[in-house]
Amino acid sequence: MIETVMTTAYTDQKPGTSGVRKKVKVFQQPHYAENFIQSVFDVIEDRVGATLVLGGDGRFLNREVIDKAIRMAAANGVARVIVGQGGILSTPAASNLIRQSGAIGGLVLSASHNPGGPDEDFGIKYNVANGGPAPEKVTEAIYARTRAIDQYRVVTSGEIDLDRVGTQELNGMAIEVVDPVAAYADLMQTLFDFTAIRGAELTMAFDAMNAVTGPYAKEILERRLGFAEGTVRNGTPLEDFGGHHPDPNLVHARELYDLMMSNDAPDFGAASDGDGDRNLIIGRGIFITPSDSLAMLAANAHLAPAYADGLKGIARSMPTSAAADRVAEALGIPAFETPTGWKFFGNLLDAGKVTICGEESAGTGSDHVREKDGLWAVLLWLNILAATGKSAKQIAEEHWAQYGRNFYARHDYEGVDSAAADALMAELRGKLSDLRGQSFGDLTVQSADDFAYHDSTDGSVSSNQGVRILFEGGSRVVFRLSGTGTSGATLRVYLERYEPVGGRLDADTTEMLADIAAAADAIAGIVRHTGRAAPDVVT
Ligand code: G16
Repeated sequence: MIETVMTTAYTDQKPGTSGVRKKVKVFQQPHYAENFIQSVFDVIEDRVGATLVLGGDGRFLNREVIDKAIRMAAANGVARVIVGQGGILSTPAASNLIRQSGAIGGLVLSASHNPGGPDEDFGIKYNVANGGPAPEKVTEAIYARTRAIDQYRVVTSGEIDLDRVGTQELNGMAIEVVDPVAAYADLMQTLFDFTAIRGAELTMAFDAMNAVTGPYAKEILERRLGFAEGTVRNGTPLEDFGGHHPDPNLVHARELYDLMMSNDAPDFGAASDGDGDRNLIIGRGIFITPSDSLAMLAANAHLAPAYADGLKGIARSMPTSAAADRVAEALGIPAFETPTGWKFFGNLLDAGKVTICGEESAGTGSDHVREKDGLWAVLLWLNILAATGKSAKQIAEEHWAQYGRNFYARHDYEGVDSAAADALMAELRGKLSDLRGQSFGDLTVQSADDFAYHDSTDGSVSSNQGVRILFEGGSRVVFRLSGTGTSGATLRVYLERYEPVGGRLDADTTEMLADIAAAADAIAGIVRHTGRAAPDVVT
């Protein structure tokens, strides 16, 4: 039975960098999730008779909202939903299913690397038919709809068994409950040389952070690739991620880092996040920054079967270091610089302009799906290690010796008062035109601007995407506010310094960036505005 439920609009359902993310308590307000989901359906004009993919990272509220979304899909004319068993799908697996099934799009329930549980975070994002996050014009239309919505439709009768693989029916709509892992694992097997990886007999530690990648990593690494049982740590997805932040960085994956720096380190270490799209790469005795990882993967991608014919181009988000640009130049292929957010890569991938994309925020991926893909990055690294017989450390050192090194760090100031963070950014934007030629210590500003992106494929322009300050000699600092947080503001400060071939390539990163960090504070007044003497997280 289809019921039409009257509702009142909320004003705060604006999608951020990646969908709407809020505290669970916010989502538990009456009709909050329903309003957002109906708004999505209202903007998908050709939903009637279409296929929709549904899944999430298994965090608290996942099952409940999946159940609602299925009932609402049935009431809105959708012909078929494909849903991961138990309501589970990693973000890249959802992207793959959307593409493979010819779906009109999909709803992915996740707050990514943010913590989960009754007092933590939840989120919903809409991906379009290419499998990627909805572009800005779609998210803006959804937001506009959320502010006007006054009713939603839902099927209230009938049971849905999310745990039973197979097809069920609800009010004439087919519900296909699928194994969340199989299609994704099969896809990975077509991209990489599993025989070579297996034959290399590498040892590895993979931290799934009690998040969605556990079952994927166990199937691919332990079952299909023959890594020892126990290679996948924290492999059971939990609704609250065991009380941890499922954020694969040096703070939240500290145990893995300590292991990889110890005498007991296996050959290779990696971790993924809440919804399986991010990755952390740590070789024995060496942490590889996401920016460097992108560059090194691009430089060596031809060693994996899927990329044996070379890359069409490389794209990176603006705050990501320029290391990948040097690889593109050497390969004679184009390099693109986009705003933060995977959605900006979609058009370039669809247009066949790039093959590999990456971001400083631990995201790397290729044209195999339209999301960043944590396990994909891990498997490409393993394929490269197997094909070369080299360690991750050797790969990195040889890379720097050939291209020079972009020393890089991101300083995060979390939970900053929103008004203070806005004031910092406003003040900074206000003085951009005066900064040129000014000196801060030994650094002189060469140029300063607020990044705007002109999408060459559809002509769209995205402004105010982060303040960039470039110093003479190629060092740089970038300031922007996170679009994925749920409480207060998070100020991100990205520091970068290029050291050319023959320079101090094995120097300490903190030392190499100290003068840029000091200049960043002098320019933006970080301590003055935030009251913080030091960042909360350095990655
Ligand atoms: C999302 C986006 C990424 C983006 C990241 C960081 O990642 O998908 O493309 O780089 O947010 O965003 P911010 O700096 O605004 O917090 P995820 O893994 O959270 O979906």
